[in-house]
Amino acid sequence: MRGRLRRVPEVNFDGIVGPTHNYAGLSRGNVASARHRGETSRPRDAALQGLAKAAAVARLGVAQGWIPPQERPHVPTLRAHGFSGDDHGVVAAAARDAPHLLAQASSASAMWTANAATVTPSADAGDGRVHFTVANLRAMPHRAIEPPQTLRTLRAIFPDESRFAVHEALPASGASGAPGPFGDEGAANHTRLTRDARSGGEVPGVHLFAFGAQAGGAGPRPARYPARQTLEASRAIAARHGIAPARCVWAQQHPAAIDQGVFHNDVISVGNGHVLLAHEHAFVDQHRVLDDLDAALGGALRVVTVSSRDVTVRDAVETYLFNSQLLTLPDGTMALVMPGECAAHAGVARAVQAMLDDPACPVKRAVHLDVRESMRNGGGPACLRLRVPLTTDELAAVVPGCLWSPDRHAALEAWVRRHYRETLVPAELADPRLLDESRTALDELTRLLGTGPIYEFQR
Ligand code: SUG
Repeated sequence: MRGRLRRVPEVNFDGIVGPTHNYAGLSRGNVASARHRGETSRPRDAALQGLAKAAAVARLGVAQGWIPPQERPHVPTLRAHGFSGDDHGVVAAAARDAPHLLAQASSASAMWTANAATVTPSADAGDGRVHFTVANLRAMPHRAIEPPQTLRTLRAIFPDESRFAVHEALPASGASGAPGPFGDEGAANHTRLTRDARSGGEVPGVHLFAFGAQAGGAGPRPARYPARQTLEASRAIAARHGIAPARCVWAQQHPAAIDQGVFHNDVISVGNGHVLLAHEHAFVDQHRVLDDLDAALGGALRVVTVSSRDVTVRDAVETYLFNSQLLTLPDGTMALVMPGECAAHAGVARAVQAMLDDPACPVKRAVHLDVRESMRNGGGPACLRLRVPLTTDELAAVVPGCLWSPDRHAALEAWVRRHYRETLVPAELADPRLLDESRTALDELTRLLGTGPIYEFQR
């Protein structure tokens, strides 16, 4: 029955790490990506760490799902750049003549599903459906390859058009072919808050849209690194999804933070329910942003501000404290699921302990998880998941194979062990067998998850 108000908290859809996970140093402004450029990656460990994180969150009592990886190397991208012949020949020629392009076409970056799309639950959308706008990711060439597959994948996981609207990405360029107004990186720059800890997809929420700069040129902008999200893109998404303007708050990421490696807002703040955990230097005009949020929430907002005394912006980028998952548990309290890198930092430990000790703060549990392989490319626990608040009826309309169960978890672990390489260096991206291995693995995965054929190579 449609519209029945039974509570389901959000579902966290984790990106499964793809078989080509590697360190090519492709993301300017992402300190970890640059630092680990050329190092040996461990694809099997990376994927198993991701599956273990999803399992740990599921075992906390939080609904959990998966989004499959993309096909990489992406041969159609190489062909679009003029390489021709059979698929192996295309990879070999690209490796010889355009190794940087091959690295871009081989990145497993779709694992960071916080950048897959921006999601609006049905309670907030004009037409009562759950809306997704696929992110165009136009700021980084290796990520700009993702949107068409993301669209196909999300439409396969959320097929019922009477409940789900999966929109194409905003146009990446303007009429003249120059960069258009819309740079969009998805949910990494969007936080939905509600009046209390328990509200999921049924009650209306308030939307904090963070942007790096205005495409129109007005206002401050970072000097060193790119501002990936534009205000214009965030506004277009809110309008497209039919969110009431009174439920939207616009906040500019601090340009100085972007210049220190805060390339997405989820590197410096995280929210859940009525709680916002943020660094004191997250936003331009931060007091105004927090006042607007509190007003939109009817005075219910609880802010946990972390000061530079405990954690500098650089520390935030090193430890990824704010890239933790802040989750409502079945008992109504919250847990903070942090990357293992947070454990060793004294200031982070102090800030987290102060939060746990505050009786008025609903965060009662702190958990550290190992997602080291992803962290070394600048992706923490929160980057690896797309939050989708749903009603029970909407949950029932999700392709069941993409929802977590102990059996599917075990099957996925076995699948990773069967197909993934232990190690990979960027030079090995030239190996045509990697293409075959990847396709064999993904072909099997679509059967395991029950998505049907979603990849170009399956056509
Ligand atoms: O877009 N890294 C990703 C990390 C994305 C993290 N996501 C969130 N913060 N939500 C990026 O910079 C590195 C790939 C490489 O260098 O090979 C990369 O794409």
